[in-house]
Amino acid sequence: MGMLIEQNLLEQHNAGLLAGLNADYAALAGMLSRRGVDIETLTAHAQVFSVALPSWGAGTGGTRFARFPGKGEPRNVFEKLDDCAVIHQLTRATPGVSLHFPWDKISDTAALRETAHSYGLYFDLVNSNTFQDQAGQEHSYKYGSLTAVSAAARAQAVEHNIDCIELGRALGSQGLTVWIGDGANFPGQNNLRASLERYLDSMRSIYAALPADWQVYIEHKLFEPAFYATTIADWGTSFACAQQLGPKAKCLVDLGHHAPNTNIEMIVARLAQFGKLGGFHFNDSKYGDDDLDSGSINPFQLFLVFNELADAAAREGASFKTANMLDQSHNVTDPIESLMSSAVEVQRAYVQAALVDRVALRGFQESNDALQAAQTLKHAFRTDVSPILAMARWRSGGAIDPVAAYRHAGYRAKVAQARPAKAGASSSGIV
Ligand SMILES: [Mn+2]
Repeated sequence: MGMLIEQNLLEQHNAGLLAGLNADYAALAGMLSRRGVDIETLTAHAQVFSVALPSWGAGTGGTRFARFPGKGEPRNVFEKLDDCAVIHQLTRATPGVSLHFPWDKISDTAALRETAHSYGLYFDLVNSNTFQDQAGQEHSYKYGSLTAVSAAARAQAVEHNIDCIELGRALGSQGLTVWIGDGANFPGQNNLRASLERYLDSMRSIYAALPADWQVYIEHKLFEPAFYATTIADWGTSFACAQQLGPKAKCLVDLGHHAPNTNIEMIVARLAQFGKLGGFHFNDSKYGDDDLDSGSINPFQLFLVFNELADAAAREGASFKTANMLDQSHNVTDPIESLMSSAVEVQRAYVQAALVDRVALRGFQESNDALQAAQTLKHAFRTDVSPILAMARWRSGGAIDPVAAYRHAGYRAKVAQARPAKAGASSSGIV
């Protein structure tokens, strides 16, 4: 371990950018001040933002067709933590790491926790995996896991989720995200109602195993790998199941897991209204791929999601919080660069949402002034808050320009030497 970027390289890189940042920041401060907005409040707001990293995102992803591995990919969970530590070092926005079992399973959880703490990282939600078979597994998930017709396969899937809770508890995590690929590829393959009954039955056993301070997050996904009927396909099903299970069950919204053009911000508003909004997997999507980089396709949608979160926070105060994570597949970029850029894009939407003039917006809504209401949102969205984000990073000890600093430090070349590719390295997946 100890692969962090050398402090002197980071400081040297920042030093070359600081005068420009100060000038841009002062200009933006003046502009915001004329709008009655204090830039320092926004910068402090940016500094408290965080989004968790998926351990599997540190490796190169792939599609159904191929995976093209990059150099120096992490080969185990400790190397994934090294990469996550660099992302947090430069962005200061990603202190949480979300593990995926059994990909990240190790026996020495104390050592893993120790390593994370030495980097200033903690373990966010843990994720179970019953969408593929593992070596030596007794019962296959080919025909489903938590919903399988086979009682033995269901019991095995439940037991795996309970194992995940135990591992997560040892690591200091406080929640389990459950996504299943269960469903049907043919009409008639499954009894649609019976499948969901079996799901609820399995989830009740998992729910019963949750520690008092834990929550379980139900992640829905429209389709794939089940192409005809996915058991937990939409927020309605997720919401109904969370209601059935109890107060510790919440819904998790993965931005890519909806039909094109779905009004995701409205789903966010509904779930928040009824107390079932648990968290997010941030990414982007154009057609069927659900794991493009956050904000790369539709940054306005990301902003509108955060606008709903800001509205919910204004209504509910400090008690309102969501578990936020990136969930992306990096097929053609350096995963570290994509994760840094995406964390910044999500943070950007968070700051832009804080810039919305909510008093003016409410006034336009109440006077049915649709045009000015829309313009109020656009005004915030069009404001380039980049100097605020850069200043927040710099003040927190991070990089003014994370990707440029990362390239300047030559991290990828160094880990490429230290980590020769090996067969059977731990997986990077897409969920
Ligand atoms: Mn996801």
